[in-house]
Amino acid sequence: MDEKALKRMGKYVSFLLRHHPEEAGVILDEHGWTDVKDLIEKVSPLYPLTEELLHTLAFGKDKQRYEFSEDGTRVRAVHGHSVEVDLGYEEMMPPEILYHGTAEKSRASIEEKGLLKMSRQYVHLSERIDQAKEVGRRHGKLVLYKVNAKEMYENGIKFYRSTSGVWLTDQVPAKYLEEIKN
Ligand code: HQG
Repeated sequence: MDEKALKRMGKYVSFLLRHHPEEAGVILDEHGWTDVKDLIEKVSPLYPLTEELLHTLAFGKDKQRYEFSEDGTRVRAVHGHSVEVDLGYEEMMPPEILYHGTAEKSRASIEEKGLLKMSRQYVHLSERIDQAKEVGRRHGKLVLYKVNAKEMYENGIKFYRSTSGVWLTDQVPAKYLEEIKN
């Protein structure tokens, strides 16, 4: 399967695991898990998903997106949800600095209101600057922020680290943001 087709299929799988499982009759449990065989069956009218391809999608070139249960029979997205699921991640001390990439069109609102979770369950922050750049560019002309995570943490704001290494938090007040000019 070529890269483009794989990417399209991945978007659909993520759409089901993160946002609208009901569109294909997929059932997520309260922690976001679903049965691998059932998922493959529900995706099959649209895409030729196999267990092997699901593993390829899970451990993508750029980052991990899904994880499997120990026995390999269940799968869930590790970040990005808009559906209410309890991922069970433990609160953790973040690195001193995290990054968030966004687009020019959001700058004014972000500088006024800070980073909000918008349609997702959490605000997503990156450990690596190149990853934040990539995330930002998906939305338009890149604007990059440094997030003073340590200061937030010291002020009692909670952070969670997803299995993929993406950091999750409820919101980032504007005072903890600093734009990095490219
Ligand atoms: C912006 C991907 C206006 C925010 C990525 C972003 C990530 C505001 C957009 C993960 C705002 C939401 C999530 C405010 C935030 N006013 N705009 N106050 N606060 N925004 O897609 O972080 O590759 O929901 O800057 O790698 O871009 O799919 O979030 O531009 O980890 O695995 O509102 O999704 O993971 O966009 O991406 P999104 P995101 P995957």
